[in-house]
Amino acid sequence: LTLEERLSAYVVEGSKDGLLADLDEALKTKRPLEIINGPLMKGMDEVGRLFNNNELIVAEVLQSAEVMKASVAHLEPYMEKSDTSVKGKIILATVKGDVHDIGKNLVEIILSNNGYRIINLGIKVAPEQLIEAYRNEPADAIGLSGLLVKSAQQMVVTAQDLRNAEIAVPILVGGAALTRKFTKNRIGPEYEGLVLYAKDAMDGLDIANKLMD
Ligand code: B1M
Repeated sequence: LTLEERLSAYVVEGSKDGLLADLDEALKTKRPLEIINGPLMKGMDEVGRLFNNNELIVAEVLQSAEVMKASVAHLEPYMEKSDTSVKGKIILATVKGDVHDIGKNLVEIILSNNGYRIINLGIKVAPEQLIEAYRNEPADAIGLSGLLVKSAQQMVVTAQDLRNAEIAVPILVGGAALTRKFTKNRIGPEYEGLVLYAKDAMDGLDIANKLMD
């Protein structure tokens, strides 16, 4: 197997044997995010496909998730960091009912490496928790992540609850279940404030930077 194929295979097989050495090898020619968005994400997509076809069980998908997390942790110190002063504060959460957090945590890393202070509320975060967190520590934006189809609907509910609580900071949304169109048509009109869709973590950073300008 080529280096790229091996990196995808670690994720698909949920195996860490040789992973760190291969990540170091890849770092000689690629930037950390290229490795994550390239071979590692390719592996995750294959895991999703196999899982969908009942060829993997949840326990196996969890092992794949562990490989992805270990890889991101290993690559993190090599990511570019800007030493600008704090650009803004963002509350991040995976929405109620959803446990997927690898994408959200990647967004946290990218934003905090680029001058944002992040309050990461974790997974399965109910609207009430977001409202409380905002009241304790008002932020410049709220970031919601969700990977399940039902999470897209949960984001609409969350946005509505934030509006009812008279919190109108921009909301950044992302995750595989969403599309720009859904965001605009379903969340936008419900919420008095900006709702912006980010397709990946770098897009999230670009949007945050535009918001803070
Ligand atoms: Co789950 N799962 N899973 N899973 N899982 C999916 C999402 C699924 C598509 C797999 C499939 O069937 N093909 C499917 C959803 C189907 C649907 O709703 N239509 C699914 C399912 C069904 C489930 C369970 C219901 C399975 C079960 O129990 N029967 C269950 C759900 C539990 C729950 O949430 N209540 C479940 C559980 C799990 C594990 C726990 C085993 C594990 C998660 C571990 C963890 O996160 N700690 C898991 C995994 C790993 C996946 C797949 C394989 C990979 C997700 C991932 O980590 N990708 C996934 C299939 C897939 O996506 N290919 C799948 C890598 C990550 C970096 O990408 O999170 O998309 P992603 O983040 C991206 C962008 O989306 C974006 O930036 C990131 C990249 O830069 N982004 C943002 C994300 N959030 C953002 C927020 C932003 C901005 C950008 O601003 C705020």
